[in-house]
Amino acid sequence: MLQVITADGDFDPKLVPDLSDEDLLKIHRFMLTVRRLNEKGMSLQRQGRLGFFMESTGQEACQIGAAYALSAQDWALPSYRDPGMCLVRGVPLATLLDQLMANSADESKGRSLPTHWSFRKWNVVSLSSPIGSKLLHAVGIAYAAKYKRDKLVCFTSMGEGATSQGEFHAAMNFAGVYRAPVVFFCENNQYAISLPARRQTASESFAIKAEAYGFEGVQVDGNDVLAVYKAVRSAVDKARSGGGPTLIEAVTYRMGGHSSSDDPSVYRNDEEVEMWKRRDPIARFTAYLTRKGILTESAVQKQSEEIDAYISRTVKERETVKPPAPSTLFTDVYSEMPWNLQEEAEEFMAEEGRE
Ligand SMILES: Cc1ncc(C[n+]2csc(CCOP(=O)(O)OP(=O)(O)O)c2C)c(N)n1
Repeated sequence: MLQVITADGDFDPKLVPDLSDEDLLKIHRFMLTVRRLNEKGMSLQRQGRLGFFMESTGQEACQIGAAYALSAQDWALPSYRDPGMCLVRGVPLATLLDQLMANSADESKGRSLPTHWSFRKWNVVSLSSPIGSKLLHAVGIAYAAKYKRDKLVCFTSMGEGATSQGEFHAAMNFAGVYRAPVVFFCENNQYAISLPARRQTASESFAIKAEAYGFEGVQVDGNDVLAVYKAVRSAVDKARSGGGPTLIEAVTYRMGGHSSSDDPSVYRNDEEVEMWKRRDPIARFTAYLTRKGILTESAVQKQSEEIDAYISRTVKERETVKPPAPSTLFTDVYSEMPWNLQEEAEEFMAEEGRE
């Protein structure tokens, strides 16, 4: 398993990727933002201000390290647990919140489940909810790029649960045969809802599955942001230069529940959670940057407060945006609305109070 920084912030200088101090600090700030956004998201859901939320606390290194290795022209099909990937790609926090709030400013008009990202301007493809299905979309995009000789890479992330779906195997096979410029990133966060990873597969790892399809599988410490960046960067460079696909397994842990509708204490114990807390990706990266002398604990504290204030301000502002107009329920399905739907829409809109 590739690891650059150990749990206490020690590191092997030979493995450290070439990133400027400015980039390292940006990466750290993105990780903090995701952590605070997760806390805010759960709290808003509990207050009835968000319908649904999916936390990704503990998986910050995966999201930020991976997204940082992509270029703007690349395509990303992130998982619902990757808000940080959207932020790194340039999606403003306000736009991310519009998606979560399903309001009228949302890029997909409030039609997707919260955390099911879709941001065309930033090459983030609509997240398809059936687990595994987007892996086929990713391979299709990658193959199209190869066919058109576009020098771009398609990146997609998934949970380890997705590797049990038929689509995973079809996508991996097609990618291998056609050497599609795709990077499969499996965030092995140890659970698919309540099912532990050890019961998900009989293989010795998730990374090893790539061998059967004729390409490289790499296992990386998913709580080590520099290791994630390094592995994804090398897979992206390989894909861009015609070397074909890679499967990366990032070993991590989902600190919270599966979603705002889940209670993880029913299927896992506190000792396990405590053990993973000691491998916290942000604490580890903070320790590394502190050792390097470019960050202090008090600066982190100050930044966290600033980020909290920024998130709260943006939430309040986006809460003033109206919900989508009810009439939009009927639009964007047919170019010419059939008579029966037209009648239904008219009846619906004639009901009292509808505008
Ligand atoms: C085909 C399909 N089956 C079941 C579900 C319900 N479902 C939603 S998320 C999930 C677990 C996915 O686990 P994993 O792929 O490991 O990702 P994680 O949630 O851990 O990030 C399931 C079973 C679904 N969305 N699609």
